[in-house]
Amino acid sequence: MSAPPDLSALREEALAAVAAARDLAALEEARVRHLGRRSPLAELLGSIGTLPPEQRGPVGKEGNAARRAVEQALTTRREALEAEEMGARLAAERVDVTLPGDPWPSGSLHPLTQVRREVEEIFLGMGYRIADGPEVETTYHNFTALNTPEGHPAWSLADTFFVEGRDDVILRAQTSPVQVRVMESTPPPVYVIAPGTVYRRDDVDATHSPMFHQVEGFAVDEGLSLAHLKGTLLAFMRELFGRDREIRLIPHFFPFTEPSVDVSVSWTDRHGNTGWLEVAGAGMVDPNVFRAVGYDPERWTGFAFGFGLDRIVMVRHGIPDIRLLFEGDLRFLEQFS
Ligand code: 2U9
Repeated sequence: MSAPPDLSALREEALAAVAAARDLAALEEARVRHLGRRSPLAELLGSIGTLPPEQRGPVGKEGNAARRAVEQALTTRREALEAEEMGARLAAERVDVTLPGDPWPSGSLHPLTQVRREVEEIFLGMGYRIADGPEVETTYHNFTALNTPEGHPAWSLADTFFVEGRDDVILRAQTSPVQVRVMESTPPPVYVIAPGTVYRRDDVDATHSPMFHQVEGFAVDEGLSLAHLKGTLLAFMRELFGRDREIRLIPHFFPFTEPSVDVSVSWTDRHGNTGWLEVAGAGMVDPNVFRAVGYDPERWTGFAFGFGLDRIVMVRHGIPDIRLLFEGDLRFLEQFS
């Protein structure tokens, strides 16, 4: 009769291997070696049928008990190792939420936008509304309706961008067509400003660009005179440039206003020298413009003015070159944030 196999030795050896596993990979290795299909314990349990009948019961019982004990030890050890590994990962990947954050770069409004909004606020405060219109315009709205008939030098290819293949469509050279459109669709009285981008074939020097920005405004009502124009422009210039400003009007010519004036604002430079700075054009709306839009020039009068927004920004901030406004260079733009 052969001796019963030494089950307790197999069991102790397996439990020792489980206890010795330092990580989950080593534990899996121990499981395969001591409980796997080729393990001594599995082979023993598989060959119970070859044992003498009186040994089968006790060996089967003790073998199964050993397997359960090793399985139990494996589970306990696996949970311990998993908790250990999780703990190590949490410690390694810990986020300190009290650290200062990375600064998020924040943009700022372009100086043209800042000054345009300032101008809009001033005129909104005086009861004007803001109007907008197409940048690709008809020559009718840009010139003809504004008392500037075909043949006038402003129509020339040297000054104006025409749309290819058309002689009646251009990039607007001023924002006045917006006011023409307002008058076509609105009965007087009207108080409107039209800020916007305009285009001229003009890039002779650092103060000119083929694309620039205008703010034009006009008022149509009963009994408006040049005095109302002057009071409005004075109030505006003082809001924009300071309470101590004066304005000066000198005679000029524009096709769409009669009489017309050039508008200057008093100015003190860095050295304390005072003088006049030309900043706008203006005048009383020509009766021919009213006729073109169907307003009765015998009943209504109006004044109009226009200025280059880019020039106002340059004067305000002492910017020497208009092109700086259109290059998108952050070293320049960040000075206005
Ligand atoms: C209508 C009637 C008249 C708008 C006006 C000016 C004078 C003027 C220029 C100044 C510099 C534009 O940016 S600039 O090149 N503008 O001098 N603009 S009166 O007159 C109007 C507008 C609309 C219906």
